Amino acid sequence: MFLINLDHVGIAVNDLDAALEEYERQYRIQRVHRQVVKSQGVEEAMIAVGGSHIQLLQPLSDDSPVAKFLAKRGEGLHHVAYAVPDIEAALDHLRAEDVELIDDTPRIGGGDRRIAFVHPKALAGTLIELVESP
Ligand code: CMX
Ligand code: CO
Repeated sequence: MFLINLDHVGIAVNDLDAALEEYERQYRIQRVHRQVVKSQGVEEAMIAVGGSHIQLLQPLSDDSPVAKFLAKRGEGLHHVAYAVPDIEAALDHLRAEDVELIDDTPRIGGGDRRIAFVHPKALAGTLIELVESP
């Protein structure tokens, strides 16, 4: 188990278009990839920042995890995503360490990559996403 990169930082927003406009105005961002990820209940925009990304997340429906987060806490930092070389091995390792997982098996996320979430109560109140990056 090792973390090879900070893949992205996820930020929950109410209005993706408005948030992207502000990122463009304030930080002159250029490379943006937008995608609807139905399995996660979000429309997301990936903004390239050096070797990593900012992921802006707008919920697709009121019962999605990001909608619940926005209702409870408002816009803000939602999760940190680390790249791992082998996601099954990473999940096996975390299970062996009794870390509470949200996903027992990987799901398909944006960019068709395999992802899995670790519960925020496992470590410092931070929702962690593992992304397989072989
Ligand atoms: N970061 C930190 N803590 C969070 C959190 C987050 N993003 N979301 C919820 N919590 C906390 C809540 O504050 C709450 O804490 P308290 O018990 O102290 O009040 C606790 O977790 C339970 O919160 P909840 O509102 O009852 O939310 P749920 O248990 O229904 O869901 C979670 C929380 C993390 C299990 C759920 O959001 C989830 O399954 N997330 C994984 C999937 C996901 O987030 N997808 C969107 C991103 C997609 C992508 O990156 O591609
Ligand atoms: Co993410």
